[in-house]
Amino acid sequence: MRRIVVGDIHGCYREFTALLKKVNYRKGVDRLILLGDLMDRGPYSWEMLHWAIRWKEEYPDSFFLIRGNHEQMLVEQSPALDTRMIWRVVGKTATVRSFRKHRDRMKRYIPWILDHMPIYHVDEDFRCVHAGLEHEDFEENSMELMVKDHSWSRKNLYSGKITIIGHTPLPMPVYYDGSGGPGLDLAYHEWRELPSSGAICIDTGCVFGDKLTAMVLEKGKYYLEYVDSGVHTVNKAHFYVGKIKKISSFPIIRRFCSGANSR
Ligand SMILES: [Mn+2]
Repeated sequence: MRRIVVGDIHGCYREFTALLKKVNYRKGVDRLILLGDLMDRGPYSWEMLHWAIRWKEEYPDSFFLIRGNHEQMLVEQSPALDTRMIWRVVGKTATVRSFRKHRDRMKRYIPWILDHMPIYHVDEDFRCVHAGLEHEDFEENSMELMVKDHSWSRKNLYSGKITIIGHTPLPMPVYYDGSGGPGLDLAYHEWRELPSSGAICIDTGCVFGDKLTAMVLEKGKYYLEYVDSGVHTVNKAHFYVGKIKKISSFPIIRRFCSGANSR
């Protein structure tokens, strides 16, 4: 059975369906795993979530999701002002708009997320978690580290069982072997042996105008495929720090500048 793992979608529903087509995804035959952050920032969060709900109903044994920090923010419903501000800055408004268009409310889906988007996924010869790990045993890692931490990938110090992650957008998919240092860029369209240890990050910043990436695994090997982003309206400003693509998306500042986001 092929495994297809897709990184952070962030409401880029069109790119997601195009990517499935490109890797010739066979529903109910291939196992599909989404790395979380289905929502926020991009235009079609409602459509993406509803696709996932329908798919989980139809293909419960071959479709899996894990939870990203954006689903976690919804689940937590934190009353703290700073947390609510952070969520707005990282794209909640687009999701609220997407749900309003369908006369729907995000809160309704918290129980579904809790039931169907666990913190990690364990497959036969790899595992998945949204943000990163320090210890091989999931239970030894904090929720914060597995779901939200951005500093982890810069350290490259995890050398446990091979784990596929997303969360930190990079210009290319990167393999971290656990030896410290910057990690190794992985080119697309080449079959490679799946390493037994370390981590592979496949978040390539689709919602920031870059790429949506899928990892296709079969018989101990894998290759990477992508589609270019069609999103050109959100969060265009970004900059590189070493290999890490850091996002500077400040809707609050933009609002003062242009009046465009005045809601
Ligand atoms: Mn994330």
